[in-house]
Amino acid sequence: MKKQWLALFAIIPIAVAVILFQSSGQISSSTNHGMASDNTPTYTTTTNTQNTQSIPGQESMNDMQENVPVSTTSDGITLKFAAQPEIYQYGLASIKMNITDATSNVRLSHVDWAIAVKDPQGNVFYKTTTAHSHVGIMNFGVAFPVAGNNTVSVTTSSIGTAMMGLEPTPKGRTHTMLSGSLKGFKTDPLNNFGARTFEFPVYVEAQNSAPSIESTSGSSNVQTAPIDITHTISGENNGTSVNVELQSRANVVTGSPSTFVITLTKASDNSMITHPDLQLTAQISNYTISKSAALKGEPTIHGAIHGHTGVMTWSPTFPAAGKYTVSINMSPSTLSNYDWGYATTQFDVFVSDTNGASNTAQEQSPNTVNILGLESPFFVPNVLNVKAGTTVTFVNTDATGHTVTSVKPGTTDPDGTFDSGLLSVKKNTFSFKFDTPGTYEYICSVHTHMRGTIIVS
Ligand SMILES: [Cu+2]
Repeated sequence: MKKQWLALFAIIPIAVAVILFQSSGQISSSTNHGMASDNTPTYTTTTNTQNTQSIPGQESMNDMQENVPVSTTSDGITLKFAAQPEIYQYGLASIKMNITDATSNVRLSHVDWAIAVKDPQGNVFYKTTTAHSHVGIMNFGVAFPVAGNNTVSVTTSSIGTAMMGLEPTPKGRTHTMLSGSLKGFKTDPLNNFGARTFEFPVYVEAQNSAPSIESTSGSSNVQTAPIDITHTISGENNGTSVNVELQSRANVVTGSPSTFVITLTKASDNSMITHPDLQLTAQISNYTISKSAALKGEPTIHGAIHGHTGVMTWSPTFPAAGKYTVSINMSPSTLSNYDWGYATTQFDVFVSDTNGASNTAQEQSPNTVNILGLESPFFVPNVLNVKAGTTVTFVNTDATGHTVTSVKPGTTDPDGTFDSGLLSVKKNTFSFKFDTPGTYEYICSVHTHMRGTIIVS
């Protein structure tokens, strides 16, 4: 244990150097902060996902509370979680995870991840539902605005390309990677583990002062409407060109997550590009607030924002008003229908102060169910009471495709009463009139752990 820690401490200066480098305003294309993959830390093992908050026997240096790697097993799936040992408020912190089959300890290919990072009060300040690992490794960077005990909640799902209603190819499904290679999938068994949710504590040390951010609050640049900007950019492969559209769901304001929908299409015919990988970075002045895994310098397979179709979402929280730069680096994966090699672009995003007004919290109409996604409560409201004769509308508010499919009580067997088919970002609503009193259970047929109920009286 001691030896392992010495090894960890030896690389902390490197991690700090990387953060300083990233803070200098450059976009580092190679992020290798924290623990290198060949420098395996010792994990504290737990088997109860609800009980990872306190880890006994931690030793602190300089009274600093260290984050220790944690390994949690849930029903045959092991998730190893390593936050940077020392994390300071506002600094970009490295989070590294990997997912394995618990029996063989072999990594799993093609796993989808929904990641939510919560502050000590439980407020989500960073979220993405379209993160994807090609070989079971998920790395990302996030700046914690609040000191204390934060939480990273991750839901992992093995359904691969079925997520966006695409025909799941054998290559794109989740395999136990006995071969150690993505191309060796034919020798690897399918590992359809469904979904698991894990929670991990991350301790963040208080910083004396917040980073100085040049505020543009009150200037004419303040964004007063949702943004929708498209850049057409050339790929590194000759003759290739990609449209990248950045849309916000609502006005972009400080203090709570602003959801962006990013859509990639071929410039030649505006058709959707399948299976792209993105690295997304948001920064202001010399302050980076979040950064997904790198595409260049580190294999794309170490976790990226990934679209099964060309649609991805990402929800960072902007800590202060001002002009942010959102950098998007794009690469195709081996399953993509278009190969542009690599492309990069930057968007200016003007963020205004909340001024106490609620922002992204959309008024929810009565008799409407919002489909949130892979994490509980999945559907909001999760239980809806209506009178007979009421038409209920389901709205997919997630970037990932979901269905609303009625099932026999307590099962995942469709009963044929209603089935929305796949609801996507572009075509996202489904309505059904409930004429007969009774209790109707429904699931998402893609993610069968997502369950809700309509009670008709
Ligand atoms: Cu679903």
